[in-house]
Amino acid sequence: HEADSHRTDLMTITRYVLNEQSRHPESRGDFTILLSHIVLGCKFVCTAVNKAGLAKLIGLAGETNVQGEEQKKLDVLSNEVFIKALVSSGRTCILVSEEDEEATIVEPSKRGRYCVVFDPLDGSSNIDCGVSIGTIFGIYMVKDGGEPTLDNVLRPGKNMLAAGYCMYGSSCTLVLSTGTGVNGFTLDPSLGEFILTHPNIKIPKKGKIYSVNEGNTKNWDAPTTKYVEQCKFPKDGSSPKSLRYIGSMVADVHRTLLYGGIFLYPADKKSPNGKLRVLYEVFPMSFLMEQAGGQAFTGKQRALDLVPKNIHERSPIFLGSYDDVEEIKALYAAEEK
Ligand code: P6P
Repeated sequence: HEADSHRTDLMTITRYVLNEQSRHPESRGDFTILLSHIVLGCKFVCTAVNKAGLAKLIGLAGETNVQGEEQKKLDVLSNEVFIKALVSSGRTCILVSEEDEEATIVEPSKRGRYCVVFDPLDGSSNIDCGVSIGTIFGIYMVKDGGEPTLDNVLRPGKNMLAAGYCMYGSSCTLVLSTGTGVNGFTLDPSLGEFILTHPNIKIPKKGKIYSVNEGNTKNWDAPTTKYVEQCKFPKDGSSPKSLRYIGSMVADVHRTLLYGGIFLYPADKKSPNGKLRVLYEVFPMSFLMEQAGGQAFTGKQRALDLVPKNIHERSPIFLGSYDDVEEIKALYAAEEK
Protein backbone atom coordinates (compact mmCIF):
# COMPACT_ATOMS: atom_id res chain seq x y z
CA HIS A 1 0.00 0.00 0.00
CA GLU A 2 2.87 2.32 0.97
CA ALA A 3 4.54 1.90 -2.47
CA ASP A 4 1.19 2.47 -4.09
CA SER A 5 0.58 5.75 -2.29
CA HIS A 6 4.09 6.85 -3.35
CA ARG A 7 3.06 6.32 -6.97
CA THR A 8 -0.20 8.22 -6.63
CA ASP A 9 0.99 10.93 -4.23
CA LEU A 10 2.57 13.11 -6.93
CA MET A 11 4.78 15.84 -5.46
CA THR A 12 4.76 18.44 -8.22
CA ILE A 13 6.93 21.55 -8.04
CA THR A 14 3.79 23.65 -7.58
CA ARG A 15 2.69 21.57 -4.60
CA TYR A 16 6.23 21.67 -3.20
CA VAL A 17 6.32 25.48 -3.38
CA LEU A 18 2.83 25.72 -1.86
CA ASN A 19 4.05 23.57 1.05
CA GLU A 20 7.00 25.94 1.40
CA GLN A 21 4.61 28.91 1.30
CA SER A 22 2.52 27.43 4.11
CA ARG A 23 5.65 27.80 6.28
CA HIS A 24 5.25 31.59 5.83
CA PRO A 25 1.68 32.35 6.96
CA GLU A 26 2.25 36.04 6.17
CA SER A 27 3.00 35.22 2.55
CA ARG A 28 0.37 36.24 0.03
CA GLY A 29 1.36 33.49 -2.38
CA ASP A 30 3.26 35.96 -4.58
CA PHE A 31 6.39 33.78 -4.66
CA THR A 32 4.31 30.76 -5.66
CA ILE A 33 2.81 32.75 -8.52
CA LEU A 34 6.25 34.03 -9.57
CA LEU A 35 7.69 30.51 -9.57
CA SER A 36 4.78 29.15 -11.60
CA HIS A 37 5.65 31.67 -14.33
CA ILE A 38 9.32 30.69 -14.27
CA VAL A 39 8.25 27.04 -14.56
CA LEU A 40 6.04 27.96 -17.53
CA GLY A 41 9.05 29.57 -19.24
CA CYS A 42 11.14 26.45 -18.62
CA LYS A 43 8.46 24.20 -20.12
CA PHE A 44 8.31 26.39 -23.23
CA VAL A 45 12.09 26.43 -23.66
CA CYS A 46 12.27 22.66 -23.12
CA THR A 47 9.83 22.14 -25.99
CA ALA A 48 11.55 24.69 -28.25
CA VAL A 49 15.02 23.26 -27.60
CA ASN A 50 13.87 19.75 -28.36
CA LYS A 51 12.09 20.90 -31.51
CA ALA A 52 15.11 22.95 -32.63
CA GLY A 53 17.10 19.76 -33.13
CA LEU A 54 14.26 18.27 -35.14
CA ALA A 55 13.65 21.52 -37.04
CA LYS A 56 17.32 21.54 -38.01
CA LEU A 57 17.01 17.94 -39.24
CA ILE A 58 13.97 18.54 -41.43
CA GLY A 59 15.44 21.76 -42.73
CA LEU A 60 12.90 24.09 -41.07
CA ALA A 61 15.49 25.96 -39.14
CA GLY A 62 17.19 27.66 -42.09
CA GLU A 63 16.53 31.34 -42.34
CA THR A 64 12.72 31.06 -42.42
CA ASN A 65 10.23 28.48 -41.16
CA VAL A 66 7.25 27.01 -43.04
CA GLN A 67 5.26 30.22 -42.48
CA GLY A 68 8.13 32.07 -44.09
CA GLU A 69 8.79 33.80 -40.74
CA GLU A 70 12.33 34.70 -39.75
CA GLN A 71 13.39 31.79 -37.48
CA LYS A 72 14.49 33.41 -34.20
CA LYS A 73 17.67 32.19 -32.55
CA LEU A 74 16.66 30.02 -29.60
CA ASP A 75 18.38 32.20 -27.00
CA VAL A 76 16.59 35.31 -28.28
CA LEU A 77 13.27 33.43 -28.32
CA SER A 78 13.86 32.04 -24.81
CA ASN A 79 14.67 35.50 -23.51
CA GLU A 80 11.47 36.95 -24.93
CA VAL A 81 9.43 34.13 -23.40
CA PHE A 82 10.93 34.61 -19.94
CA ILE A 83 10.63 38.41 -20.01
CA LYS A 84 6.95 38.17 -21.06
CA ALA A 85 6.18 35.42 -18.53
CA LEU A 86 7.86 37.32 -15.67
CA VAL A 87 6.21 40.66 -16.52
CA SER A 88 2.78 39.04 -16.92
CA SER A 89 3.17 37.37 -13.51
CA GLY A 90 2.60 40.82 -12.00
CA ARG A 91 5.10 39.88 -9.24
CA THR A 92 8.35 41.40 -10.58
CA CYS A 93 9.80 44.91 -10.76
CA ILE A 94 13.32 44.47 -12.18
CA LEU A 95 14.56 41.82 -14.64
CA VAL A 96 18.23 41.30 -15.55
CA SER A 97 18.91 38.99 -18.48
CA GLU A 98 22.18 37.85 -20.04
CA GLU A 99 20.56 38.71 -23.39
CA ASP A 100 19.76 42.37 -22.55
CA GLU A 101 22.39 45.08 -22.08
CA GLU A 102 20.03 47.08 -19.83
CA ALA A 103 17.82 45.82 -16.99
CA THR A 104 14.07 45.70 -17.65
CA ILE A 105 12.11 47.95 -15.27
CA VAL A 106 8.56 46.57 -15.18
CA GLU A 107 5.78 49.08 -15.91
CA PRO A 108 4.09 50.33 -12.68
CA SER A 109 0.72 48.66 -13.33
CA LYS A 110 2.36 45.21 -13.47
CA ARG A 111 4.98 45.71 -10.73
CA GLY A 112 5.53 43.24 -7.85
CA ARG A 113 8.12 42.76 -5.12
CA TYR A 114 10.62 40.42 -6.81
CA CYS A 115 13.75 41.05 -8.89
CA VAL A 116 14.76 38.17 -11.18
CA VAL A 117 18.24 37.77 -12.69
CA PHE A 118 18.55 35.07 -15.33
CA ASP A 119 20.37 33.57 -18.28
CA PRO A 120 17.53 32.27 -20.47
CA LEU A 121 19.66 29.79 -22.40
CA ASP A 122 23.16 29.35 -21.02
CA GLY A 123 25.56 27.41 -23.22
CA SER A 124 23.41 27.98 -26.30
CA SER A 125 26.47 27.65 -28.56
CA ASN A 126 26.16 23.91 -27.78
CA ILE A 127 22.62 23.51 -29.19
CA ASP A 128 23.66 22.39 -32.66
CA CYS A 129 25.60 19.40 -31.34
CA GLY A 130 22.88 18.32 -28.88
CA VAL A 131 24.85 19.02 -25.69
CA SER A 132 22.70 19.82 -22.65
CA ILE A 133 22.05 23.54 -22.06
CA GLY A 134 20.01 25.36 -19.47
CA THR A 135 18.23 28.32 -17.92
CA ILE A 136 19.78 29.77 -14.75
CA PHE A 137 17.91 32.16 -12.41
CA GLY A 138 18.18 33.96 -9.07
CA ILE A 139 15.50 35.89 -7.14
CA TYR A 140 15.87 38.91 -4.82
CA MET A 141 13.07 40.58 -2.86
CA VAL A 142 12.97 44.30 -3.68
CA LYS A 143 14.38 46.47 -0.88
CA ASP A 144 12.01 48.49 1.35
CA GLY A 145 10.25 51.25 -0.52
CA GLY A 146 10.08 49.01 -3.58
CA GLU A 147 11.57 51.62 -5.95
CA PRO A 148 12.84 49.54 -8.91
CA THR A 149 16.39 50.90 -8.87
CA LEU A 150 19.45 48.83 -9.79
CA ASP A 151 20.75 48.76 -6.20
CA ASN A 152 18.07 46.10 -5.68
CA VAL A 153 20.13 43.69 -7.84
CA LEU A 154 23.67 44.98 -7.26
CA ARG A 155 23.68 43.00 -3.99
CA PRO A 156 25.57 40.00 -2.63
CA GLY A 157 24.24 36.63 -3.73
CA LYS A 158 23.64 35.73 -0.07
CA ASN A 159 20.67 38.16 -0.19
CA MET A 160 18.91 35.99 -2.79
CA LEU A 161 15.67 34.33 -1.64
CA ALA A 162 15.90 31.55 -4.19
CA ALA A 163 17.95 30.27 -7.12
CA GLY A 164 17.77 27.44 -9.58
CA TYR A 165 18.43 26.10 -13.05
CA CYS A 166 16.57 24.04 -15.61
CA MET A 167 18.69 21.67 -17.66
CA TYR A 168 17.46 20.73 -21.16
CA GLY A 169 19.13 17.37 -21.77
CA SER A 170 18.05 13.74 -22.04
CA SER A 171 15.30 14.85 -19.65
CA CYS A 172 14.22 18.29 -18.49
CA THR A 173 15.39 18.71 -14.89
CA LEU A 174 14.68 21.75 -12.71
CA VAL A 175 16.89 22.13 -9.62
CA LEU A 176 15.66 24.69 -7.08
CA SER A 177 16.50 26.07 -3.66
CA THR A 178 14.29 28.50 -1.74
CA GLY A 179 16.80 28.64 1.12
CA THR A 180 15.92 25.38 2.87
CA GLY A 181 18.00 22.86 0.89
CA VAL A 182 18.02 21.80 -2.77
CA ASN A 183 15.41 19.74 -4.62
CA GLY A 184 15.37 18.37 -8.18
CA PHE A 185 12.24 17.99 -10.30
CA THR A 186 11.94 16.19 -13.63
CA LEU A 187 9.40 17.17 -16.28
CA ASP A 188 6.89 14.41 -17.02
CA PRO A 189 5.90 15.35 -20.58
CA SER A 190 2.74 13.26 -20.42
CA LEU A 191 1.53 15.32 -17.43
CA GLY A 192 3.30 18.58 -18.31
CA GLU A 193 4.31 18.69 -14.64
CA PHE A 194 7.68 18.84 -12.90
CA ILE A 195 7.72 15.89 -10.45
CA LEU A 196 10.03 15.73 -7.40
CA THR A 197 12.69 13.16 -8.36
CA HIS A 198 15.74 14.33 -6.35
CA PRO A 199 14.58 15.32 -2.84
CA ASN A 200 17.04 17.14 -0.54
CA ILE A 201 20.15 16.95 -2.77
CA LYS A 202 23.44 16.95 -0.81
CA ILE A 203 26.76 17.18 -2.66
CA PRO A 204 29.40 14.58 -1.58
CA LYS A 205 31.87 16.16 0.87
CA LYS A 206 34.76 15.28 -1.47
CA GLY A 207 34.77 14.22 -5.13
CA LYS A 208 36.96 12.44 -7.66
CA ILE A 209 36.29 14.79 -10.61
CA TYR A 210 37.68 18.19 -11.57
CA SER A 211 36.02 20.24 -14.31
CA VAL A 212 37.94 23.00 -16.09
CA ASN A 213 38.83 24.08 -19.63
CA GLU A 214 42.45 22.87 -19.72
CA GLY A 215 42.90 24.73 -22.99
CA ASN A 216 43.44 27.86 -20.87
CA THR A 217 46.31 26.31 -18.86
CA LYS A 218 48.89 28.67 -20.39
CA ASN A 219 47.06 31.69 -18.92
CA TRP A 220 46.28 30.42 -15.40
CA ASP A 221 47.68 31.99 -12.22
CA ALA A 222 49.90 29.99 -9.85
CA PRO A 223 47.27 28.70 -7.35
CA THR A 224 45.00 27.32 -10.10
CA THR A 225 47.99 25.83 -11.91
CA LYS A 226 49.17 24.20 -8.68
CA TYR A 227 45.69 22.90 -7.83
CA VAL A 228 45.18 21.26 -11.24
CA GLU A 229 48.68 19.77 -10.97
CA GLN A 230 47.67 18.23 -7.61
CA CYS A 231 44.52 16.78 -9.22
CA LYS A 232 46.74 14.96 -11.74
CA PHE A 233 49.69 14.09 -9.48
CA PRO A 234 48.30 13.82 -5.92
CA LYS A 235 51.11 14.29 -3.39
CA ASP A 236 49.43 12.02 -0.84
CA GLY A 237 49.68 9.03 -3.20
CA SER A 238 45.87 8.91 -3.74
CA SER A 239 44.62 8.21 -7.26
CA PRO A 240 44.40 11.16 -9.68
CA LYS A 241 41.04 12.87 -10.22
CA SER A 242 39.17 12.39 -13.51
CA LEU A 243 38.65 15.39 -15.82
CA ARG A 244 35.09 15.95 -17.02
CA TYR A 245 34.35 19.18 -18.93
CA ILE A 246 31.19 19.61 -21.02
CA GLY A 247 31.57 23.35 -21.64
CA SER A 248 27.95 24.02 -20.68
CA MET A 249 27.79 25.41 -17.15
CA VAL A 250 24.41 23.93 -16.23
CA ALA A 251 25.54 20.44 -17.29
CA ASP A 252 28.95 20.69 -15.57
CA VAL A 253 27.39 22.06 -12.36
CA HIS A 254 24.56 19.48 -12.35
CA ARG A 255 27.08 16.62 -12.61
CA THR A 256 29.19 18.22 -9.86
CA LEU A 257 26.13 18.60 -7.59
CA LEU A 258 25.08 14.96 -8.01
CA TYR A 259 28.48 13.20 -8.25
CA GLY A 260 30.71 15.60 -6.27
CA GLY A 261 34.01 17.17 -7.31
CA ILE A 262 34.94 20.72 -8.30
CA PHE A 263 34.03 23.03 -11.19
CA LEU A 264 36.51 25.81 -11.99
CA TYR A 265 36.31 28.82 -14.25
CA PRO A 266 39.46 30.66 -13.11
CA ALA A 267 40.71 34.12 -13.96
CA ASP A 268 43.41 34.11 -16.57
CA LYS A 269 45.75 36.64 -18.18
CA LYS A 270 43.26 37.22 -21.02
CA SER A 271 40.22 37.63 -18.71
CA PRO A 272 41.30 38.77 -15.20
CA ASN A 273 37.69 38.38 -13.95
CA GLY A 274 37.19 34.99 -15.59
CA LYS A 275 34.32 34.48 -18.03
CA LEU A 276 31.20 33.63 -15.99
CA ARG A 277 28.73 36.35 -15.01
CA VAL A 278 28.18 37.14 -11.31
CA LEU A 279 24.42 37.77 -11.15
CA TYR A 280 22.97 34.98 -13.29
CA GLU A 281 25.69 32.31 -13.43
CA VAL A 282 27.99 32.56 -10.39
CA PHE A 283 25.45 33.59 -7.72
CA PRO A 284 22.66 31.06 -8.49
CA MET A 285 25.11 28.13 -8.79
CA SER A 286 26.98 29.22 -5.64
CA PHE A 287 23.66 29.55 -3.74
CA LEU A 288 22.71 26.00 -4.75
CA MET A 289 26.14 24.59 -3.86
CA GLU A 290 26.04 26.08 -0.35
CA GLN A 291 22.46 24.88 0.17
CA ALA A 292 23.61 21.37 -0.85
CA GLY A 293 26.50 21.43 1.66
CA GLY A 294 29.23 22.46 -0.77
CA GLN A 295 30.88 25.83 -1.20
CA ALA A 296 31.80 28.48 -3.79
CA PHE A 297 34.93 30.67 -3.84
CA THR A 298 36.07 33.46 -6.21
CA GLY A 299 39.81 33.13 -5.57
CA LYS A 300 39.54 36.03 -3.12
CA GLN A 301 36.34 35.49 -1.11
CA ARG A 302 33.15 33.49 -0.59
CA ALA A 303 31.31 33.94 -3.90
CA LEU A 304 27.99 34.88 -2.25
CA ASP A 305 29.66 37.78 -0.39
CA LEU A 306 30.69 39.50 -3.63
CA VAL A 307 28.98 42.86 -4.32
CA PRO A 308 28.67 43.34 -8.10
CA LYS A 309 29.17 46.88 -9.44
CA ASN A 310 27.39 46.31 -12.73
CA ILE A 311 24.72 43.86 -13.84
CA HIS A 312 26.97 41.95 -16.31
CA GLU A 313 30.09 41.82 -14.11
CA ARG A 314 32.19 38.63 -14.32
CA SER A 315 34.02 36.71 -11.59
CA PRO A 316 36.34 33.72 -11.38
CA ILE A 317 34.56 30.82 -9.66
CA PHE A 318 35.59 27.56 -7.91
CA LEU A 319 32.56 25.61 -6.66
CA GLY A 320 31.60 22.10 -5.61
CA SER A 321 32.44 19.61 -2.85
CA TYR A 322 33.32 21.29 0.45
CA ASP A 323 36.72 19.61 0.89
CA ASP A 324 37.78 20.11 -2.74
CA VAL A 325 37.09 23.84 -2.62
CA GLU A 326 38.92 24.05 0.74
CA GLU A 327 42.06 22.79 -1.02
CA ILE A 328 42.09 25.53 -3.64
CA LYS A 329 41.20 28.16 -1.00
CA ALA A 330 44.36 27.10 0.91
CA LEU A 331 46.46 27.56 -2.23
CA TYR A 332 45.08 31.08 -2.81
CA ALA A 333 45.55 31.94 0.88
CA ALA A 334 49.20 30.79 0.70
CA GLU A 335 49.64 33.01 -2.36
CA GLU A 336 48.35 36.03 -0.38
CA LYS A 337 51.09 35.66 2.26
P1 P6P B 1 34.75 27.93 -22.33
C1 P6P B 1 28.88 28.63 -22.33
O1 P6P B 1 29.26 29.44 -23.40
C2 P6P B 1 29.41 29.25 -21.04
O2 P6P B 1 28.88 30.51 -20.85
C3 P6P B 1 29.10 28.34 -19.86
O3 P6P B 1 27.89 27.68 -20.02
C4 P6P B 1 30.29 27.41 -19.84
O4 P6P B 1 30.58 26.92 -18.55
C5 P6P B 1 31.43 28.31 -20.33
O5 P6P B 1 30.83 29.35 -21.11
C6 P6P B 1 32.41 27.54 -21.19
O6 P6P B 1 33.45 28.45 -21.52
O7 P6P B 1 35.66 29.14 -22.36
O8 P6P B 1 35.36 26.81 -21.52
O9 P6P B 1 34.27 27.48 -23.67
